[in-house]
Amino acid sequence: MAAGSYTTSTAFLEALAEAGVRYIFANLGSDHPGLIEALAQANAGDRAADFPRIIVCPHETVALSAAHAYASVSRQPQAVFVHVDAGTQNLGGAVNNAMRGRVPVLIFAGAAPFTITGELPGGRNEFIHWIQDVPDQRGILRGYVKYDNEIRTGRNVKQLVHRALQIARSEPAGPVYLVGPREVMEEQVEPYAADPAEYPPVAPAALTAEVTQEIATALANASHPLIITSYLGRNPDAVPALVELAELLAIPVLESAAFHVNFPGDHPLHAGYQFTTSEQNPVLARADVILVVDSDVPWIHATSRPSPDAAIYDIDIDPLKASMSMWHIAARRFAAADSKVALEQIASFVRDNVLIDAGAVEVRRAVAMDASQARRAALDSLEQPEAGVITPRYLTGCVRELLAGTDALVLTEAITNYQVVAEHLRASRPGSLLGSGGGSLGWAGGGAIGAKLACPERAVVCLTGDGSFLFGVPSSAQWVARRYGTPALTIIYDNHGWAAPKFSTLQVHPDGAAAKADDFHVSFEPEVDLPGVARAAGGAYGATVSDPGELPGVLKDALAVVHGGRSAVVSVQLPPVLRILGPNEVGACRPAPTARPGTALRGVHLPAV
Ligand SMILES: Cc1ncc(C[n+]2csc(CCOP(=O)(O)OP(=O)(O)O)c2C)c(N)n1
Ligand SMILES: [Mg+2]
Repeated sequence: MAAGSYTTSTAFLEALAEAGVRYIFANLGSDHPGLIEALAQANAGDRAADFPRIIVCPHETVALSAAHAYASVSRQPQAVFVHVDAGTQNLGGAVNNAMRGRVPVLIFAGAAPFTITGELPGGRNEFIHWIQDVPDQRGILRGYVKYDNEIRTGRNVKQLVHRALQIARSEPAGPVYLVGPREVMEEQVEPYAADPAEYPPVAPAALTAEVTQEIATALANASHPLIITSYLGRNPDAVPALVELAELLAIPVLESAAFHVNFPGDHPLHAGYQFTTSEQNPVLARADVILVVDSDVPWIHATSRPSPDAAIYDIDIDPLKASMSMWHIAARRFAAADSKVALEQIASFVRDNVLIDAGAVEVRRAVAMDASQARRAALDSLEQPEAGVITPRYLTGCVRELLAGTDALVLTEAITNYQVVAEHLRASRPGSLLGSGGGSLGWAGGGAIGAKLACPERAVVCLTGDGSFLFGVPSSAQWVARRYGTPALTIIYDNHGWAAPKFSTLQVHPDGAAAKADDFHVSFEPEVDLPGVARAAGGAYGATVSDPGELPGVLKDALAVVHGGRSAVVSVQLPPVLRILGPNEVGACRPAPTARPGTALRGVHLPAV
């Protein structure tokens, strides 16, 4: 701190640093002079290292997405600073992603000064201060954050920061929002301390003994038990607990709408992936006991559901999902517990009480292994270009080969190719795959920056749709990546438009006018030079590839560029959205799909968002 100047802003920044926040992803404005001055004074006084580092983000979507991915990788919340109501609104859907992804992040925005005739330092002195004075700035984010509050004085801002972070980090984790008017952020206060160790996140919850016994017994007595999970792998340490229980009783594990490695993709008990399919999943239909662990969408009731006789149990850090207006599964028991703790309890109970029928378990194991081998062989056979055109399956197979044996971190925002990416990447190392978990596109561009900051030693690879690439404000994201030395390889599943709304329409109106005329308003014509955007904004290496034979070499070169410290963006030309009926269907769009209402569209994996 510079002599004579210790303000609310100084204390705020100190508190963030003391709580372990290393980065502030910032988009600054007229509300931030107190913070900018405090940072500069720290710099001048050789104390910059005591404060978090500012990462200047020319767009707020990039800032919050970066903080989101950083926290997903490191489990350490970071901060995002934005400008009053305007910057808060520009966070846009990234707040949905942070909420649904259950990631902790502290968002701070200034608020318009409240004095207008010079009563206090920091009072209004710019025309914009009147314009930006809105009735309920905190209301902008209230449907998305776990906690919001106003900093009213510097004298307890440290306590406020630690309380906000404690709430953000406690499960289900999520974003929190603080606002601070200019006068308050300029307030001179005496330096003081507040110990963040007094604000730990709430300890993980366990199952009661009764519920442990009930679930363990049901699983052990089942003929066709099944475990379904979506986000257990948010905590990579929970994956071995799931593997152990699955192996103990030979229970197949189905990953549903999963954006993490919840169960190793190459494990013989892996029962596959499901996102939005229009067909009944036979594994789900056959199960007589189903344990759903950490899942928002274990199945899509309308198209693929369990048997009505199945005994269903639900363990989740957030089993009621009160933040969703409508949610239900017909479970016999809902239990709020940490998945790692709960699965360890169930496995211990099974073992301690010798509930294992060894003969039945071995039969089940053999059947599951055969099924996973057959599924893998079928998928492998699909990893071919079709008629000289790169398909998403072929592309993903090439990516898997490219990254084999490396500890790369893959970010997926592949949208209608989520299923293809999951199936062909077969990510197996816990913590090696990440998606936003939310419904707002444009996460991976900023996410790659945060991921790279969190694990600089790993290669970061984004698999993104072309639409999602553009949603991620690539001009901003690529510039930030260059400025702060966070190179990533971005591979664009470039189908020249938005396949998702087309597939949604086909599912609801398979014989409608839109289907007949291929009139969906989803194509990006004329073509966008997406690598060119990255080249111009961030000095990235750019390549466009349409020849299947050249693809492996192009990807290899691009990865080498990234290892050399420069970002690379490869647009992989897939069958364009105007011509496809569904992923991997290369033929012409007409005639329109022949499915009747209530029947499945051939081979169409419907969009996940
Ligand atoms: C911010 C935001 N805007 C719009 C949507 C609606 N939406 C869902 S998928 C999609 C298309 C995505 O295009 P792309 O990334 O190219 O993937 P593709 O559908 O082609 O596989 C759109 C517009 C959304 N989910 N989020
Ligand atoms: Mg697309």
